[in-house]
Amino acid sequence: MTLHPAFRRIVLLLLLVSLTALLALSFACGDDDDGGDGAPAATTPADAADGAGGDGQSADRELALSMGDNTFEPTEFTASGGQTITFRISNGGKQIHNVRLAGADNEYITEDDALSLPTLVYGDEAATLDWTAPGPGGTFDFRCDFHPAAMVGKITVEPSDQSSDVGGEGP
Ligand SMILES: [Cu+2]
Repeated sequence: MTLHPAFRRIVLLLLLVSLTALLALSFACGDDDDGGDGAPAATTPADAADGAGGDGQSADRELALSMGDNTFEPTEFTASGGQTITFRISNGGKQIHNVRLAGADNEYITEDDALSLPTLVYGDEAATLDWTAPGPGGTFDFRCDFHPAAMVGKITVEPSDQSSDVGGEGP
């Protein structure tokens, strides 16, 4: 039988779309199993650098952030300027969420944004987000890109305190 060229194009397109979806799925799933019986999972340089196990030696602070459909808990954090922070994120909901931190300029979708890793956090999955609190302090917003109205929060950063014993010229 012969297919009308337009129909054939549609079939090809559908094939392509489902292939792409499959690829995306296998990528997302392959991310969190530890290689089982197959080839060893690739380790990213970042993982290797901070030991992946997480005794918490790499960050000054670890903060837990829980996600639900569609909530953050808690929605407010405090930190000190210059601190390195690792957010331990867990998605207890069913929906896909993420965390985007607005960064030093406190504006979203700019270069200094910090994103959860993985960037898509599926239901019952965990993620991390590493961030260094800006020294001058301030208030920095974070949100879920998928639910930017409902899922928002902020981090209040105290300016780093270097005034106490940094007297350059003594008496
Ligand atoms: Cu969300």
